[in-house]
Amino acid sequence: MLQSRIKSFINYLKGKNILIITHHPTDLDGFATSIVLQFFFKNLFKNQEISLYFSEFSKLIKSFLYKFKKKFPNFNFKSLNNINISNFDIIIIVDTNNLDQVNFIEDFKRLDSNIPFIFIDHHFNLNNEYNGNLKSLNIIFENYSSTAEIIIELFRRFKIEIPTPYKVLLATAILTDSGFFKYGNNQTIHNISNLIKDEISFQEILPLLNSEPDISERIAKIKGLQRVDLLRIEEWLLGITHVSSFSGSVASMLISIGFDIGIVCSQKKNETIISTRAKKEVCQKTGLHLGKILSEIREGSAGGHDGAASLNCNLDLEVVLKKVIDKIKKVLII
Ligand SMILES: [Mn+2]
Repeated sequence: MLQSRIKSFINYLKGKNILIITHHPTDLDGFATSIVLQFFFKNLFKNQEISLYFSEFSKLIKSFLYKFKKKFPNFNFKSLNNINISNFDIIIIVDTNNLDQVNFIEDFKRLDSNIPFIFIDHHFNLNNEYNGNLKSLNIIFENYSSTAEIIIELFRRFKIEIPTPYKVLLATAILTDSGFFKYGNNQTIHNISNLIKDEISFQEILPLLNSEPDISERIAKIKGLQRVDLLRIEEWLLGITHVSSFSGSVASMLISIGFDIGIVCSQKKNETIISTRAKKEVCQKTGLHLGKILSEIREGSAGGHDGAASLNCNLDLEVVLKKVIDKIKKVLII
């Protein structure tokens, strides 16, 4: 991580009232990162307002929080229900670098606010030109498997101790975002190991993350499977299907049952959502980068990594699906 960038980032924030927000819906990495980053700033800066705002918690986060609070009854965090934007000087947006994935930004735009914002993220850098984004201070590093690991780096640089509950939060974020190391690298394992040391037992963390998918998610998976089309390109197997919700977890399921690439479409009113997943092997052998491919579809808004990415757009489903498949074909056919 660029030492000088962190330095300018922290210097800039001195004396400013900070609002931390993340993408919608909030996932564990976005959630944990926001809370731990608030703790970090509170340690570093005194007499500055440092607040959190979450748009909506997923079922996973709700069930996680329930178990987490049982484990750490004294742990508390406060997030705002309403934002009075004039109270803040700067907004930090974590775990995304795409404003379309941030709910609150609509109000922000409506208010015609000129409060600047900075991204801290580990997704493919879209390099979007946003008015108000202090691009030179963005901390976007794609080689981290979670934003949580970028935050750990901040604590390390400033020699601030991370209390146990915050460590557990970070660990759960790293585990879920790296797919329990499946999408991680050696550094991911080092980071978890350094974080939990002998203080936290790995087996204590796992039950916090156990959440049985509810019936609607299971139905989506079953229907997604009934409707799947198989497309073979060279030696690779693509699974293409559609569901009305849970497209991300249906796409992951396609990979776990044997497809190399999973493409799941979902149509909602005027919106078409495409969720994609690919096996690491395909990405490594062919250079496939789903995040890049989806971000090339200019009519939409995309985000993601090489092996997992999604796109929201207003295009007709058939049109956008064809575009995505053609682009993937181009990479796979050598
Ligand atoms: Mn993340």
